[in-house]
Amino acid sequence: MRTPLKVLCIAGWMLVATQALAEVTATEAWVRATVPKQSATGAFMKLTSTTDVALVAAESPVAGIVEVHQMVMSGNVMAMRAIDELPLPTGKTVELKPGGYHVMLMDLRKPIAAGDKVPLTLTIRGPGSKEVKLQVTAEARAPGGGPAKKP
Ligand SMILES: [Cu+2]
Repeated sequence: MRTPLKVLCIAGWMLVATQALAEVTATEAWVRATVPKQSATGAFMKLTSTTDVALVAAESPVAGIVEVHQMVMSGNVMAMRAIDELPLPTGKTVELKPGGYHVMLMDLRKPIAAGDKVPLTLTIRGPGSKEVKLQVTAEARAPGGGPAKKP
């Protein structure tokens, strides 16, 4: 009689864990529109998770190569480099923004114009190395336009 109850408890716990893992929210996602001959651009957003997870990868149909990048000071020059993971601590909003973390879209398949809706798929790794995909739609904004004004 005890075994079925135990199995039920484990199944219930797994369900809770899976739901918690899925609760990563992306807000204010945007992509910088490109100028002619530009083959790479950045995507920015705010990410908040209800549990400790990490952003480990991203992909998009508009780009051949997508990486998670960090801006670092190299001497007195800002440079960017790919990182293996961007930690998203519980309840803390991590902002991907120009001059900081960003999703780098390289080898663009077509120019990105202001107003375009760019689909992104983020890979989030949670406890036990379990990975979930998060779909995000980022709206393209004019280069140098900065964040859109609130309506
Ligand atoms: Cu970059």
